[in-house]
Amino acid sequence: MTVEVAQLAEDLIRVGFFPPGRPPDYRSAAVAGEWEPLARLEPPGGVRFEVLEPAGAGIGDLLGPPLRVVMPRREGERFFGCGERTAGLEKTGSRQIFWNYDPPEGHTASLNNLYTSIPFVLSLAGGVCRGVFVDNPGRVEMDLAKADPGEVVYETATGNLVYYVFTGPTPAAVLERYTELTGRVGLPPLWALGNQQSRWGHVSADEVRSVADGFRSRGIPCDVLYLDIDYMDGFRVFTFDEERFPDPAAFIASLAEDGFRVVTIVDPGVKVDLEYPVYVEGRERGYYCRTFGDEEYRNVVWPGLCAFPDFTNPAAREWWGDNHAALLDLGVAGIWCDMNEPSLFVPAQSTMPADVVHPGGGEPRLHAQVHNLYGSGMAQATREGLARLRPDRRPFVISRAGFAGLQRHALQWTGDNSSWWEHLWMSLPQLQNLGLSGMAFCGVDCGGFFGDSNGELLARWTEAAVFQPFLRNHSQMGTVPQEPWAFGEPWESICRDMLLLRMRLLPYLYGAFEEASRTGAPVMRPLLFEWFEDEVTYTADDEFMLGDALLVAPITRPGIEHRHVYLPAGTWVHWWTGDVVAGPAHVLAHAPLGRPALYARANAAIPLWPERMHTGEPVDRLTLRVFAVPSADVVTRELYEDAGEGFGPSSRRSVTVDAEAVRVSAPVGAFAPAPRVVEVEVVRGGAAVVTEIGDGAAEITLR
Ligand code: NBV
Repeated sequence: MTVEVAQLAEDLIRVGFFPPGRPPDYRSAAVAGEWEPLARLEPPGGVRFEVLEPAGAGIGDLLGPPLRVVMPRREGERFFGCGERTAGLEKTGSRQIFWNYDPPEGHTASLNNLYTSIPFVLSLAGGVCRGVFVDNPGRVEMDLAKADPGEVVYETATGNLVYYVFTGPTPAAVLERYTELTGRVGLPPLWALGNQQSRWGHVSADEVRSVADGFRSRGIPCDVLYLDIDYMDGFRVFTFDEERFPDPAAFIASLAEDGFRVVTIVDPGVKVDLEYPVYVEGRERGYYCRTFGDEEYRNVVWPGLCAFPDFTNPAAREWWGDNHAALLDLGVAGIWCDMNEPSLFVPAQSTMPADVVHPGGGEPRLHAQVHNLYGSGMAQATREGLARLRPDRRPFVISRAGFAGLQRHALQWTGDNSSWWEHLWMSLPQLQNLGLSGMAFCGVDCGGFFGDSNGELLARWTEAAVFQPFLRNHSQMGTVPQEPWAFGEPWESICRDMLLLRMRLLPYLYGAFEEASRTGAPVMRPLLFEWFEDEVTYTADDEFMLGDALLVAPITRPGIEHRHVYLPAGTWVHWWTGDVVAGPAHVLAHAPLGRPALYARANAAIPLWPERMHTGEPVDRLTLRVFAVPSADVVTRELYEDAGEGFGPSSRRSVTVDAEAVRVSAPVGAFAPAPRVVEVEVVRGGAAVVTEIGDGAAEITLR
């Protein structure tokens, strides 16, 4: 066997462990860019490298023996991350499985792996953070001090074990380097941060139109409407059903007049149909996965018998991407990749057999070796297609499945949750954990997918979701309607107020996305991201930071309006009452419906826009709201602005608040916003004083 250790950066080490007879191979779809070793190092002491017995005969020989690395646990080390999970943020004492999987209805604690796999774990010991990323898209397992509290174990099943060690020492430093290695979230178009509405079972253009009208007639903001599989002709990808959606271009254009964009679902299964040009072309070009006996691999999904593109083949990816012209030409704004674990119907909720061949355009690999890449490959093909077809616009792709690095190609939503209070709770650690795993742009089905939602659940869920990166209400066919007005009053008004608050917060949220695209810092952050020396934050996973200045603690149980909130070190101001709290402190927040527990960091300037129905409406005012507390820390924040679409100029202004004054710098950068009022709103003791400034430097005295 071979063990190679290389220093790739001062805080990044790569370890390659290869079984006997296998040459070192570091090629990876997860890693972005080229990384040349700065130095070769000796294998670390105290770490065991073990070659295990191959699992059975047959393709076991082709895959190579499973490998295992065992390392000592640091004193008091606690573990976080590991991507998409059902449980709390902390992973200490658990075994984590990385194998993409479309689970049965009801994500419960008994499930470990879900749709995406990100074998990246962060750990903290004595306030020192480090990370490990196991770069293998086959099955990976991690034992995080479970079998032996003194040990941490990484295992791969397909014959190579390459892992990267990030030495931090802060969570921000680990994330910054991890997202340099595997790529960062691209800055989304602004409209992608608006409210979005979806529903499986809107089977005609008329039905979708009536949902659009529902938003506008009720004055509830919405930017995006989704078309689930119902829009297709017999579930053939890249087609529209001519009867139910007779003139898709006109339909999409009429929605655009009212400020809606349309995102369509695309599944990977291509219907086997000799009259269907997409299928025939893919077949003629040899772009589908094959059986071990070299037949076209087929399985059943929505369209019936299907073939499956081999996304490991660059030519197949290009072809898949180009096929999106059929949708984009009609005016579709973005693409939703579903079922890409891949999830198959025979047997129910299965995936491809281990021995299916991905021909790879001349570099064949078995499915077992690349399983977790299927979703990322589809998302990559889609994103690159959109970028080629519309080079002047930012691609918008949403994906259910993927591997580490998926964040470069798509945002991730967490699939089929249920309309349960437990799943509202679960969404909080789940999304924070995705943020810690590089997926800064992520979200859940607001209101819950399976099962019937209800007014209180939807209202409380909306109170949480408006502070999350991706905001989309989606539900299963056959469940009760779940639009914000579906349950009448008072729920409709609460949803409206919350969605309007989201619209107000967009410039702040956009700034958090800009930071994520530059540094890898999550948009929705666990408290431990910043307060990593404070162990109380390690388990405070039902509250979170949105960006660096807002702390959100949603209510996740019915019938209550108080909850415990942990406020870490610093000075916090209650958003609604202006009450000031000095952290660290445990407080009991009163959060009646429509008043979620929301705290602003004192002296942090929070940019706000006026309430609007969608992001296409002009912005005539920019407000910098400051909850000023003279005794609190001096805070400098940056205001980032650009056109919200395309790749044109941007500008930055800094806003510093100390005990004496609010100091706003002149903008640096070429972006010229449309004419608008710019003002500073200083809130003290619950009273607000507004001063107009302009687009130049300004100083407002606080004394
Ligand atoms: O396309 C139908 C659904 C979709 O609504 C959902 O969001 C996906 O996660 N899709 C799964 C396929 C079937 C689910 C039972």
